[in-house]
Amino acid sequence: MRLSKHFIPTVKENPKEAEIVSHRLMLRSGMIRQSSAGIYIWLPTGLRVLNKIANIVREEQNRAGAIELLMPTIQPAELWQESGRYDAYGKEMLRITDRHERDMLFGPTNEEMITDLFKNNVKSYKDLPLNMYHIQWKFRDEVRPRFGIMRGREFLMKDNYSFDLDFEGAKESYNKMYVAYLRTFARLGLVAIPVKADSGAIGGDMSHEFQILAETGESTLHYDKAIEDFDLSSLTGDIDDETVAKLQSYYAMEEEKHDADNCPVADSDLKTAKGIEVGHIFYFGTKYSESMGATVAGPDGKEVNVEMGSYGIGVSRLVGALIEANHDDNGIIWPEAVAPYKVGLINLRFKDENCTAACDALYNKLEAAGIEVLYDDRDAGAGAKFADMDLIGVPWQVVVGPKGLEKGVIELKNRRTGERVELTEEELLEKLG
Ligand code: P5A
Repeated sequence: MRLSKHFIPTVKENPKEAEIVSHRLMLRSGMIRQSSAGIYIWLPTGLRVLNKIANIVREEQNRAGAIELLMPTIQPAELWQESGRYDAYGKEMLRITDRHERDMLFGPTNEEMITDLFKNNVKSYKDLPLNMYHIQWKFRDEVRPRFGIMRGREFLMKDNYSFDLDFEGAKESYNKMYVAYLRTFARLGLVAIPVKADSGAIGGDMSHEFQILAETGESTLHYDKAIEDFDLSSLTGDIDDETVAKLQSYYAMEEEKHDADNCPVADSDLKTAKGIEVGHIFYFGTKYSESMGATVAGPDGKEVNVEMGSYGIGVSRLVGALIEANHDDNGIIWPEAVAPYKVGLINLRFKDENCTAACDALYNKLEAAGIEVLYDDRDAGAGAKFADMDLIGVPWQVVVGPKGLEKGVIELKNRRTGERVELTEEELLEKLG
């Protein structure tokens, strides 16, 4: 894509309203703009990153056997009256009345809707286990939306819901998701610590949060430092039951639940850190199936309430968490898997016909090789181009200038290490291909 024809409104100055680095960099690099408090427009490069993250999440859900569907954002109030959560959810729920005076709401989550779908369509234990997910916008009227998309009012979540005949099955579904989450975060290059959690408004009695360690995190965690010896980033391969059991046995607790007097870990082995919650999984048994009447016929023909769990990943929050973990003073440093473009092509001398012709030709070759390129073909100075490319954070910068062309070489810079090498065009295409 040519930058001259793109829409990437970068900003030099630090926006005053942004308190944390990810928010500042998302605004400055032209990924998002606020529409109203906690509600954002995703600009083209922001959307590309969001979609790439969503796809990695999707691939790991599919691998774990979950099935994708898409439920609406707007829900009828009746479903929530049935479960008893319509009043309980309070002011965080955005309530809407349609033209027929029907009470509707913008969904903050989908337990009710999927339980209703299940009860109307699944009748027998033979159709279990079942696990369905969607990636859909949610709305929660947070008291204090802040840190940009990190705590938004409108945000993108991957949420799924498992249905099993009994506790054993439900526990297996829960652990499958636990593993899928570890794999998802590892693929994103993030170390997410699973922390025993409160199930809060979702309800239930078994729950883990996945927390990325970051100074700007909103949660305070206490955890056994042994968990850090456990190489979470090696967890992209197969993960066996033993590993899951071992991980789940480590002590890791949020501040609110941590009881220093009764903590099983010695003070000297306990670490305290701030974390960003990027995922949360819940087992809640028959909480919704009982209140909403979701049953299946068991093997003996008797109707039983189905056992459920729900699992959420903050897809839009992950964009911010990834920037918190990958940046320097000059801007974002995207991991290749989620970068808006793999390569940034910089034309140093727009006014030099030879240079521009060489750049255009290289751009066409990179595109033809299926490489995602952001081509800075603007009539602007080299300094401004380098600054913007660093800010936007593409992993590889290809720099074409008259001096190199004379020597028959092109410069390639690694955004993360800053390392620069001079390569022939052939070598360059081979390296990036
Ligand atoms: C699990 C899926 C649920 O809603 N119901 C369906 C359960 N869990 S949760 O913990 O409340 O949310 C899941 C994840 O969504 C992200 N998240 C947010 N992201 C941005 N802005 C918000 N205001 C926000 N609220 C929740 C978090 O990553 C959370 O773990």
